[in-house]
Parts: sequence; structure tokens; C-alpha cells
Amino acid sequence: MRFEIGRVEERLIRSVESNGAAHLTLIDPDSQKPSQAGIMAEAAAEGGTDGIMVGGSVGATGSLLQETVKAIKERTDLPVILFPSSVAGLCDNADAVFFMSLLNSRSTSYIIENQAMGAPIVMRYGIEPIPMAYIIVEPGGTVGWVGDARLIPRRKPEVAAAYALAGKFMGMRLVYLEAGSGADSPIDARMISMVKSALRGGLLVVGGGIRTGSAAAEVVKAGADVVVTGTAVERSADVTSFVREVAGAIKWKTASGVSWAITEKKKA
Ligand code: 1GP
Repeated sequence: MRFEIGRVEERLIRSVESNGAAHLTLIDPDSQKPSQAGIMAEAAAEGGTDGIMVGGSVGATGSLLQETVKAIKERTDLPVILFPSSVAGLCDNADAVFFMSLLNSRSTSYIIENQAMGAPIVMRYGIEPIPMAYIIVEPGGTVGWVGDARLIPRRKPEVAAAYALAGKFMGMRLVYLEAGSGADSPIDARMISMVKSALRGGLLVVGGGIRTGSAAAEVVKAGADVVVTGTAVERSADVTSFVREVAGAIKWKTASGVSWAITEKKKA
């Protein structure tokens, strides 16, 4: 029997195949009211984002989570993907969940226990689980602390590549390289390209500290397939313009023509 890829994952793969890269907007339910999250998501959709991730390290649970997802879905047709920090980050009105294992955690809780408690809930809710290896790199931010991660040193790209490959061999189709929300700078190009060439296939998601179109382009040029921005969207006075800048910098087909990031990515 073949393993079936769900609709949201398929859509993400198609975006990457047709545009060279995709952009996801991360919304933390703990940072604003649900109604404001809905407005932000609508503005991000207008700017060309490919999906909305909903989650956060602290407080992104219960009715606040549910109401945030509801408000987003009322205002956009984009897929809403949960990005849970524990079993408490699940709700039944999202489309999918990044079903992640924090591979470099010291705590079995973040590697498998929350996942075991969460799996029957995901099944009952009928949301699409998207298997993902989650790897946290220095500085790691709040998620690094909460997830008790043994942070991958920035200068050890080969360690990140080893974890990513282990994730692939365990059947995870996506790998997320995370610098931590609000990181001073994105993950270095050298680490991204080493991970990408170790993986040869699968989607490489990169996030943490990406605040401009040119930073996003560097990340894609190095080999990222999906770029995540959270803090910069939250702080932006004009979410549509910001997302348009990032999407325009990373996608193959943009109003301004062919993005150099994708041209470079294809050469790599
Ligand atoms: C955090 O990678 C994401 O999980 C996004 O990070 O908030 O720095 O964009 P930023």
C-alpha cells in the first residue's frame, strides 16, 4: 500500500514546484486578538503568502487557538497549518498540522511523548498530519529553551545535515531548520546548502530571523524550499507590502520577472 500525501502537503509541494519556493506566514495566537490575526492573514494572502502557520511556544492553546484559526479561515482560503509546541497546540478547525519531532531535544517529551498523546487527537479531529523533522539551531530563542534543545552550533552545518538525514531516513518528508523566532540573523547559507544537498529531495523549511526580501532570497538561494516569517509580519505596519517583498524575492514567477534567488538555487 502506498502512503498517501494529503491535500495541504500536496499544495505546498505544488507551490514549490511551480514557483521555485514558497512562503508561510506564522501567526502566534498569543500575540494579538483572533480578529487581528484574521486581518493579518488576509493581508498576507493579498501579498502572496502560500499558507498560514498557527502556533507559539507559550499560550497558543485552547479557545484562543481555536478562535484564531476560525478568524483566519473566515478571511482567507489559504491552508491553515498548526505549528504546535505540545499536544495542547492542537485544535479541530485547522486544515493540517506539522507533525514534528524535535530531533535535537534532550527531552523525550518533545521527541515522541507529545506526539504519542497527540496522534489519536489528530486522527479524531481529521486534520492532515505532515511529518516533519524539527531541528533547532543557535540561538534557538524561546522554542529552543521550551523544547530543551541541544542547539546545533551555527558553525557545525554537518551536524544539522546529519540530523536532517536521520529525519529523512525515519520517513519525515519535511525538514524544518529553526533559528528561533526573533533570532538576530537567519540560519547561515552554508548550513542550509549542506542540509539541502544531504537531503536530495523533500521540502526544506527555514525560519527564524528572516526580516527582509533579500534575507529570504539568500535563504532560498542556499537551498530552502519554504521560508517562514513570523516576527517581521507581526511587527509590520503594512503586512501586504512586506509579504509581497518576500514572496517577490523568492518566487520564480513574480510581477518583476524571474527572481535571482531561484536562478541561483537552480544552479546550486
Ligand atoms: C519561528 O521560524 C519561525 O518558529 C519564525 O521566526 O519570528 O523570527 O520570523 P521569526
